[in-house]
Amino acid sequence: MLKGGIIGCGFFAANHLAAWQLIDGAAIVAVCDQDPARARAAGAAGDGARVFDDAATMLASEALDFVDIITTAPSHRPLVELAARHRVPVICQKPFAPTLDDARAMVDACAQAGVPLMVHENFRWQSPLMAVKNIVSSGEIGEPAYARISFRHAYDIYTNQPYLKTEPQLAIMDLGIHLLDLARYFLGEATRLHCRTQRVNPAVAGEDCVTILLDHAGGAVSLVDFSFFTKLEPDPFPQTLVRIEGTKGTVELLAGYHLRVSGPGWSREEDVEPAVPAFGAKPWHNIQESVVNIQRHWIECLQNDREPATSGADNLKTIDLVFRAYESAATGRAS
Ligand code: NAD
Ligand code: 89V
Repeated sequence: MLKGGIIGCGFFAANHLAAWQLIDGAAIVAVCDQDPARARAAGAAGDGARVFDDAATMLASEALDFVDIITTAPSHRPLVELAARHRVPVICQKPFAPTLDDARAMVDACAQAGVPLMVHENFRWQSPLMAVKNIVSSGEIGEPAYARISFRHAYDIYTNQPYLKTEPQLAIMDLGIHLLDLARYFLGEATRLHCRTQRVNPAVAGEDCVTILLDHAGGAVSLVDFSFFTKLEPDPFPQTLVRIEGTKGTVELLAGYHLRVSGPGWSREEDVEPAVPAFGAKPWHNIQESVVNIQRHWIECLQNDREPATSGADNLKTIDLVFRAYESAATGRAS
């Protein structure tokens, strides 16, 4: 049984904690939050895990096989480097880092310590999006030429995550990062991008509406668009809608988790809505299911000495696109 420790017991950690209970071969034996009340609450929910309010103390006193860091980005580098010093494999939530330097430093620290590092980039682990990827990989729609990856809603994200309201870098850092990762996942590496940002909601500090056009190495283009201020009914949060057009056909992931594959004279449809995990609830079930899937992948990688799909090194390419998107929006030029 691999023994895990959690650092950060806030809003999203409840999903991690509940999901770990479904993973064979892993048990959370310690939880830590600098807010002792949050740490105690997580410990009570986590089947007798030991409780800490200081990550250094937890790592010094527990023999852990991995840590799962569920704090916001500014604390990631010191916490990942702490785990690397203790030679403990690390999962780190997204956004991986507030700067590319920090992201590279964490990858280097773990490489030098010889410990695996995975970024909790869970959108790739949503089963409806994996179904889209499988169709692209199968060749059924031919060679992809165009993709649109879209996430537009007006769900109140600020009640659960109040820190987002004051973030000067809001939507690209928080959500665009997932969608840029999906663009890489579906179409391969991006070579160039153009980005336009808008701040539509006057009550938030950062951009809340973003349009990004990407060129991919194989010649395909993708359009990644997302908004936190799109008023519509039914509100599709938190669904990612996808359309990928290839040389033989088109795959669409439509609202309501309808997967449609079609070409000249043929079409088929499938309901790909994920089940609601025992600990979960709609509309969060697709995100909650992906947390279980990525945690299972991490444990399989640790057990079999394999590199996680969303390793720190892989995520450098995604976070690089994030910073290039901000640069393009600021300069008005391609990056
Ligand atoms: P939160 O502020 O509710 O919780 C973070 C917790 O970490 C807080 O309780 C804080 O006290 C604690 N903390 C911070 N620094 C610490 C340190 N050095 N040592 C110990 N504890 C520390 O934040 P949240 O909403 O749970 O988000 C956490 C991260 O998860 C963010 O980066 C967010 O973007 C990400 N997130 C990811 C998803 C997803 O689907 N992948 C969804 C929601 C949030
Ligand atoms: O924090 C996040 O990853 C968010 C969401 C809750 C939609 O996943 O973007």
